[in-house]
Amino acid sequence: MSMRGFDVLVTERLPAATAQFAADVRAGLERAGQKELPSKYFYDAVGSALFEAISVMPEYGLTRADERVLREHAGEIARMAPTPLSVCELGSGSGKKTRWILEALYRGQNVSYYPIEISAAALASCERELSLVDGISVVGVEREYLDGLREVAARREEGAHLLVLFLGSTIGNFDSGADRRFLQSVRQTLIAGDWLLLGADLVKPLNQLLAAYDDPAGVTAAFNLNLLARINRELDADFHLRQFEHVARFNERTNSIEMHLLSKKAQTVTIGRAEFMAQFREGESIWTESSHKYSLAELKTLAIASGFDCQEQWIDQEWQFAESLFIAR
Ligand code: AVJ
Repeated sequence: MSMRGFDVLVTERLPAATAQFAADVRAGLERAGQKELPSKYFYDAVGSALFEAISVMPEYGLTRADERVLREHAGEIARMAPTPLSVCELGSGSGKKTRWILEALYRGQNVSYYPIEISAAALASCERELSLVDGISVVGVEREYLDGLREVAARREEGAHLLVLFLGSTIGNFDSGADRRFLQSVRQTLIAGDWLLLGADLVKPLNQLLAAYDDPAGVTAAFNLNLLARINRELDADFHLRQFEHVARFNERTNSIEMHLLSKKAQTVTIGRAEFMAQFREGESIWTESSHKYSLAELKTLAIASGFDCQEQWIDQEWQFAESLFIAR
């Protein structure tokens, strides 16, 4: 439904990123059946800060598990690593976890590190965090993952291998099948012998998962609701956040924890910059994220199916989490 008066005024002046955001929001809320919004839009400055808060919550052990495995095995990983080596990271976030690997890789020879991030705020804090590490030259790449990776691969030094870091179980946010297709695209930018270090959260008891994605303090709820606040801020919308409720559900069919925003009543929301009015029934939800939980065998199968061999897996026992080393075949 386009509102005639808007057309000429708005579309012409929107920056590309905002126009894409508006188009994605409209497509997701216009869908027949389950409405959805892409989880990548969680990470504006407020969202990135809320995720940093989530990662220190007692109920959400994922980030600490990832960091434990990296800290404990960084030396081993560095000793096995091919040289010369360039490192790039898909979704570096604050970069805190990456420090262990970079410090271990530095052996008197400069290591080039390319954090690839769509969140300018996160990229800036990552550069601040890691440019202090001896022997590490940080070159931030503010791009979508695959675009950034292609750019880094194109700059590869003669004879150098690439280590791609994809940590924090962001792989789990891809719908089933999409994770394999994504890793196949990653493989296509690499050469045989290159490395992919993949952090993935493992299946675990349901009550532990529900507490992690719906913590009693409401930090995850704020992270989820911030998506609507961002749409209000950047797309001139009028979501009333108190008329939506954060919900975390476990989908047994896909072995994923899903986050939704539930409409507490029938309501209409205008999204000015998307020239669109969204209708919500009472109890209708917007699906904002899936977080798939893997088994170790499933990760091995994923490696083979996307052109890699799974060389090694390091597992955190306290919070079932795996760091898997994939070698490009
Ligand atoms: C950073 C995407 C891995 O899916 O667990 C945290 C984001 N969502 N709490 C995840 C998130 C809800 C997180 N990832």
